Amino acid sequence: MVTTSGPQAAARPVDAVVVGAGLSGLYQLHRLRQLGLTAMVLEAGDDIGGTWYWNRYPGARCDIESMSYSYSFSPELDQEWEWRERYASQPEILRYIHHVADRFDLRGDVMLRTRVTRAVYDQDSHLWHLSTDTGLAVTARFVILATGCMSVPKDPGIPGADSFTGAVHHTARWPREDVSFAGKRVAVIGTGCSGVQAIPVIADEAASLTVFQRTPAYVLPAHNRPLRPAEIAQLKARYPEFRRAQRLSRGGTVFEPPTRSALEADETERTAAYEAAWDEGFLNGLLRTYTDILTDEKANETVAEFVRSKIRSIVDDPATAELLSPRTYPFATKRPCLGTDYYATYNLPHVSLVDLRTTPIETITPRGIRTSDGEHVLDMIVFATGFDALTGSQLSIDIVGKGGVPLRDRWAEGPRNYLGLVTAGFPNLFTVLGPLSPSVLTNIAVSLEQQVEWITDCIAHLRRNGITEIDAAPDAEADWGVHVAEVADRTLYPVVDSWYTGANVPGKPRVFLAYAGGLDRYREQCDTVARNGYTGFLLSS
Ligand code: NA7
Repeated sequence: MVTTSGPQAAARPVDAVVVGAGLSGLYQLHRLRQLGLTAMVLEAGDDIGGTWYWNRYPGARCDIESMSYSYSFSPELDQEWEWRERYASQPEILRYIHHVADRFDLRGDVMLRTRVTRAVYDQDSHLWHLSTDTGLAVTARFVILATGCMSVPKDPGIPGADSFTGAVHHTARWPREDVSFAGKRVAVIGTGCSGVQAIPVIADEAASLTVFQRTPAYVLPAHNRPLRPAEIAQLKARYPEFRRAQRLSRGGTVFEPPTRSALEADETERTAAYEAAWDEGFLNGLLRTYTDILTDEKANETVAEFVRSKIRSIVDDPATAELLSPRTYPFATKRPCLGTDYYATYNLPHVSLVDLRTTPIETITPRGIRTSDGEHVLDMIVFATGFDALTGSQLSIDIVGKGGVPLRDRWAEGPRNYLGLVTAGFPNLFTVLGPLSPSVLTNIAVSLEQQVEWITDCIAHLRRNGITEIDAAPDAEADWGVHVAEVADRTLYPVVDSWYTGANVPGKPRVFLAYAGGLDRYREQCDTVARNGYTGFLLSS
């Protein structure tokens, strides 16, 4: 049921509401339609695209190869779309998403500029009542949160930000109109993947660029380039087989898995393997050299030191090279970054690096940024300070489940759900790419299809069998939480403060937020649950 507030409210039945019109939400709409459901997508933005709509900062680019980071559900789409670059830029990905929306005629069921503010479950009717910031109210049997893993920008919490008289931008809320850096003294705060991509592009144009770094990233070269017609044709010729391999893979990308420990190899052999990976330019290239990079600190240190040696060889000033060298956390326990000319940018005379560990920011002033070392006078500040990842987008909606329990209370000590899909007490509410699922540890284009397809099959099963409610059983949910934590504990991930552990947001519970067991194992578990009649779920009519 859809109503606007007021007596003349129009009404029409809706089987399902999808929240978010990014890659996940659009595919979910497509699948629900194929099922014959009435479905609508509610999207806060002015346009479709999700992550690729919002993150339009200079240099924004995917760090998975374009021919892998795309939908696989339509062989025709695979053949007709032509990617231009090895790693697609944000505008190219947005064009692709628009093409898909047009090709599958999806726009008609997407309501833009409509932010879902509240969702309340009515236990008697087994229906969700959604409220939005436009006054539109919607009632639906199923709700699918396709709200993205990285869609709530993190408040950097730096005092004085409002007092700055120059321009301020956040990479994740970049304006649609052109932003010129010409002749400007620009600061970038943050050196995660967004900062790493933006910094060289801003440096190209700005009069001066000052980078404020708290923690250095491990940045690997993307070796981005235009795709050659022959390689496009070659992959297209075997796309069906390639897509199948992606689906069955550990992380949604196809590669030969390593077989040996880094510690079994001698230094010459290791260095050769790392050099080869460095030259290939894959985000996970170095991770894939040996079996134990993510599980053994000593093995990890061999890669970490290799990256540091690369930094030293690129950056002219040894002191700057040292500041750029990560030493406080193992390689890849925070997401590594794929960069283009990132380290070389620090050799430019108008680019400087401020180490916030030794000279922290005290305040933003009307003229610029004051650290413990003095004031930096600026015309523009760019925050590249990241996101309230994985749980932020769900918790920004006031979701109230069975018995009037708010999701914020249920998740007070960290997210809880079964298979990363449904939280106990919040029936018929599914999440795509949410916490405790493989999501950000994989090629999300592959993960989202797996989850959307599972959710669609599940809804089809419920409808076929006259079931009106699916909920997670509390014990299955608890077991899943234990399993996710156990799998993470076998790796080096949980020991590090990062957005993977929620540690980047003050006050956020510290929990490892993704399923590190691999998409292949995850898929198998989801499929087994479905095959066995949705074990671990409570079904009722
Ligand atoms: P990230 O990876 O969370 O990076 C944020 C960066 O901003 C990181 O270097 C932070 O340092 C820094 N930061 C955050 N808050 C502050 C404050 N208050 N002061 C100084 N520096 C700060 O976000 P990105 O947008 O770059 O990338 C997110 C993901 O999006 C990326 O991994 C891809 O998957 C796509 P810290 O490390 O916390 O010390």
